[in-house]
Amino acid sequence: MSEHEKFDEFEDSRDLLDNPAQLRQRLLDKGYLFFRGFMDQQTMLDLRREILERAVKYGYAKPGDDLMEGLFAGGEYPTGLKFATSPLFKEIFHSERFNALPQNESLIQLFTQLLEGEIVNHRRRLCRITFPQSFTETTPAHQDYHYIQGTQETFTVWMSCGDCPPELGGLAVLEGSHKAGKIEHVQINRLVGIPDDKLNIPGTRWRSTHFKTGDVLLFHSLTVHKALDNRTTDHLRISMDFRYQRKNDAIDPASMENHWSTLEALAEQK
Ligand SMILES: O=C(O)CCC(=O)C(=O)O
Repeated sequence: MSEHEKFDEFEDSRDLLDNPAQLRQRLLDKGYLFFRGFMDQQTMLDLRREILERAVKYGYAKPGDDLMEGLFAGGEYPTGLKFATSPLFKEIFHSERFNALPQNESLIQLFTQLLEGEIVNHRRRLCRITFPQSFTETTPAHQDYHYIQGTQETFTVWMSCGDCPPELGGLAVLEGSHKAGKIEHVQINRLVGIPDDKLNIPGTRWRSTHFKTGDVLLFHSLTVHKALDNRTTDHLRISMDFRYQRKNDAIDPASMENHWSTLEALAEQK
């Protein structure tokens, strides 16, 4: 059985887009919302092209007619902070197109309705590139609140930049887990997360999907989620994650910094 088959499908909330009260209720109940085809496809593809062109420049992706396929250039896959602080990410995290995406009018409108007031979009915006068979790098189950602090009423938006079938990775969410409160995070190999035996929480279930270009997944800062392995032999998984909260709620100063500065500071400490 493939890993994907263990997950139930997300419930698509597109039909509730004109009904903020019901959307809010669903988010409260489930801890996540999923919208198939929410973003403009061309916007996402233009960003994908830009990222892949940069990845080619630094030797991570194959150039040529197949550029948009997102094929790994080969060799050993890069890891950890060294890759995260490579010139490729310096360029991406400062890219105008990348920084414009979370400020897209439809996303801002959605969060303004969901949170019923003025919102801020964190400057800590992440792009991730995951390599084929790079299982040691797969993000384990965790709650974003562990990292982002500030108010628990912070919401993450996750999008794949290009189609992301289950074998390419994607993201899974533990529906209902936001109601369990803060869960202890521990070291899991080189990464930090929540071990499986702490996730047998009554009333919860894992959900995921075959992500398509333009799909949007959003979830509460206490909703447990994890990345799935990139099991392909040659494809790069490209994804984005952005965060939103009410303007007047508590905010961690690092959330208002370009993530590049935080990564650079971390690298200097090592
Ligand atoms: O895409 C990933 O690998 C992890 C994403 C994630 O954990 C997040 O968006 O909070």
